[in-house]
Amino acid sequence: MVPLLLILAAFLASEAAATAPVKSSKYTNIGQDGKLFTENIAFETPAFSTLYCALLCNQHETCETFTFVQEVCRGHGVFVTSDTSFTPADGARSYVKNAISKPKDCVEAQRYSNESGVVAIYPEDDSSPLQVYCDQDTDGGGWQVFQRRQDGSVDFFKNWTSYQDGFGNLTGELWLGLDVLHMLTSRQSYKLRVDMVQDGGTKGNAIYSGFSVNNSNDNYRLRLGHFTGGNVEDTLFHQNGMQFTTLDADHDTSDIENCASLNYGGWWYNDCYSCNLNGIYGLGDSGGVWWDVSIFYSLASSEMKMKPLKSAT
Ligand SMILES: [Ca+2]
Repeated sequence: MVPLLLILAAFLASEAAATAPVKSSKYTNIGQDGKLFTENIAFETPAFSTLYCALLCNQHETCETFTFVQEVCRGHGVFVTSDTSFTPADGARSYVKNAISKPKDCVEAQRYSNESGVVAIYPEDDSSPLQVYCDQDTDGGGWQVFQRRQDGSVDFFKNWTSYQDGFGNLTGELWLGLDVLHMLTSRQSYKLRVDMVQDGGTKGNAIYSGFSVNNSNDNYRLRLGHFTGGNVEDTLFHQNGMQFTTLDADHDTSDIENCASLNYGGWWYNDCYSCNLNGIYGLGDSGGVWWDVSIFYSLASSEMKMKPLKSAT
């Protein structure tokens, strides 16, 4: 429900400023005004406007066509473009949603909401929706969070398949998954931002001009761009070009150690690391959630997030 609430909030905010939104790139009227399509109902719910109904349809996995009458939004799991089965209904209108309305990433998701939270994105127009967390507050928004540590509630000392598939939850401690990271970064170019809070509350960030993860055949090798800003030392640079290692899959450059076993979490280890954000939360020595060689204690929180370069400023 969170995405819909966020959408509703955004809609209410935009509706207050708008006067008469008649046309939209998000939907197309199919010329059946005064008649209602009744087949293949995917959902039915109160709604305030055509635009809001369109957003509900967009967020619904199977909805293709939607009808709106008397403040009721009805989504249909079929793509209707001409009269097939309509019944008379005063004030009714029927629409198809436009493929362009599906947000491909967290930047496009800003069209629906400027609030941070979980949304469905569609990396390709015909793909299934992917639930992600978008940070719309930091540095212009549009950042998709794929790693988060904040309270130690999730165990990060996990095996290869866990790191491939992802674990945790989108609003808490999170590892989104290597397969998803590869899928996303192979479709468009991203930059990377790492936000961290030190134990005393001091905030730090590091930004890289490029970020991609190779495929499983290359053990999800990390490819970073240049360090372009931030107020912490560029320690992730030392992990650049490394393959991913977990406790049961050693791809690091140490001949004598499995760095993931030694440091309690999967990471792009070399021999072994200059930063490791997947270590044990709160551990005050080597093996903790650690970034900067000059501050040798575990971070209070970390977030790794990616943003498409198309809109980078
Ligand atoms: Ca090794």
